[in-house]
Amino acid sequence: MVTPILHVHPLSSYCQKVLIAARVLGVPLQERLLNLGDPAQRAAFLALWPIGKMPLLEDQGQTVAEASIIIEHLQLHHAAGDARLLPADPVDALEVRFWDRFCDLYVMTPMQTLTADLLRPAPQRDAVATASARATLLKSYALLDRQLAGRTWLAGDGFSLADCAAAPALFYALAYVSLPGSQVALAGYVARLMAYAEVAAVIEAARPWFRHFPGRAGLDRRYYDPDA
Ligand SMILES: N[C@@H](CCC(=O)N[C@@H](CS)C(=O)NCC(=O)O)C(=O)O
Repeated sequence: MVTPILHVHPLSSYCQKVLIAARVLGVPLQERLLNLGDPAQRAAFLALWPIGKMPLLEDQGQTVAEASIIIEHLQLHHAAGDARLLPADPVDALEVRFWDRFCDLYVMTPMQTLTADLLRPAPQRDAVATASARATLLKSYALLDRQLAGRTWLAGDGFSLADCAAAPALFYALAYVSLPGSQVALAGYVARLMAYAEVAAVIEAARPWFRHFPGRAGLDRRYYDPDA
């Protein structure tokens, strides 16, 4: 069987989500570094997936878009042994999918809003949108902290798709909005996530690129020191 191709950039939070999942599932991938700033690469990528967002999987003639769908595809068709990120029980799987959606919509999305704002020239920055994104992150942190009380992982019994989404989303979001000191369950969870071997490996691979992350000044010094 041909090894699936994943179009990725190591800095991209959604790509990191899939790279973590592929490691947990034991699925080898051919990683194709995608530079959307290069006009020829952008045109070729848009021909494959006109929405133009990475990651994108090419697997035996099929293109598969959207990080969560790619992860389910990898689990369905390629997972090693009994490795899983979605529980077999449909009720448990629904809970995992809920927290995956939660992390994408209410942590990744506001984090991307804050990143996109910093990439614009100062006169085009949007104070209303960024204040709203910061407020959403604080609401999300509070809900995550409540969900995590007494739990090791976000949903179900083990590390799941939801944790694959949470890890890069929180990693970057925390560069913009710190955790309130009272949220000890969420703080403990972030520490567990970052120590999880597959997450640590993906963050480590991204480290040389962090100098291009516009929120780099707020990154945890354990991963990136902008002054070093
Ligand atoms: N809903 C998509 C979101 C993917 C996404 O936002 N990718 C970003 C990188 S993290 C991207 O490709 N940005 C490039 C662009 O918008 O031009 C998914 O889950 O895969």
